[in-house]
Amino acid sequence: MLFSGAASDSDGQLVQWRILFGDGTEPWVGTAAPVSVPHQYETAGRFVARLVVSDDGGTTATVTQTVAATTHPNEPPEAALAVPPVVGEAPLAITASDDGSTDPDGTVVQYAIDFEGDGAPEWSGPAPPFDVAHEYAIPGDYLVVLTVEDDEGAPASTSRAVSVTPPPALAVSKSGVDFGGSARSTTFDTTNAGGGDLNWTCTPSTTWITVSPTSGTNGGTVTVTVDRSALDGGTHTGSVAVSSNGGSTIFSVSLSMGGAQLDVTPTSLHLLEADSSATLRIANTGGGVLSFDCQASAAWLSASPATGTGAATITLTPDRSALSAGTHAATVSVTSDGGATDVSVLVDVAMGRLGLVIE
Ligand SMILES: [Ca+2]
Ligand SMILES: [Ca+2]
Repeated sequence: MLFSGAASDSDGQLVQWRILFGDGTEPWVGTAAPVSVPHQYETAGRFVARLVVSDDGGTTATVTQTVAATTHPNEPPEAALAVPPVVGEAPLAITASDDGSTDPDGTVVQYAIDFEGDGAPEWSGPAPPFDVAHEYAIPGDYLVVLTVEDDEGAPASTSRAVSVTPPPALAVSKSGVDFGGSARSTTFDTTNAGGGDLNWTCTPSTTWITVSPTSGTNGGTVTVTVDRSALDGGTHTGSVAVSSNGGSTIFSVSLSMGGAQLDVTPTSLHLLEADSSATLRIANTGGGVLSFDCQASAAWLSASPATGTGAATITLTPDRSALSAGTHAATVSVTSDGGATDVSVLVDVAMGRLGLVIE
């Protein structure tokens, strides 16, 4: 603010000029009229400034002027916020930090971060925030708000959106299967009941269970197959572990195996004159281990091997040397712990070659 003054003395000379600014500061004193005398009021308010002039006769005169001083307008600060990452699965951990908040005509003196945009800051302080950690446990859309305040109390804020998506969640259509006495395969479905991508793997607990496919993403159909061939009689249990980034579960598997079951093929044989032997096939179509025994009803017919376990091939060999020409019948009885079967055997014997011996 600049002050100037003018006055005159009708019968003499003005010798002193003083300006009292009215704010208690030192007055300006001069011997000539003031021209553009600067003065700054440090506080806002109304002040009564006086110009006092004295002439050479010692007389003074005063003129007053009311001055209204206002403070200069405050520039508000600018808030700048950094929030990586802004999208992710719950629980989502983020860090928020000041990204260079400024005040064009002063300084930022207060910072506050509200992670849910609910007006209640989770963090505040006089220094710029540097990597303030926060974790969102519940999926949803949030606003992270940074509010700053300058040295004259002016606020500013800025915000960043954060999207928290649900985590993957494994769901399996069946909890298990009982294959009973004969079934060999079944299926179950995997689905993602949450968000994001569900990555799952299936691991059988034992070698007689196989799964296909063994892994996948989100929805899928898994085929579970059991191999009964090496299982003993009785009940067998196992499982398929389904594990994923959205939880894990166990798919239980059980089956039952009956006892051994004898199967003999064929059940009748006819060895023609040219056939020196024939074969029988023995198999176990049940569970457990089949133990068998072969017994021919005639001494001229042999079975080899005569005893055994599991699947086997039996060779039947007739001894025609003591047999007369024609067709001879015998029976091979196969007995086992899985049942018994009789196999009928016919053996053709040719006419002996007629010979004449003369001595
Ligand atoms: Ca300011
Ligand atoms: Ca809050």
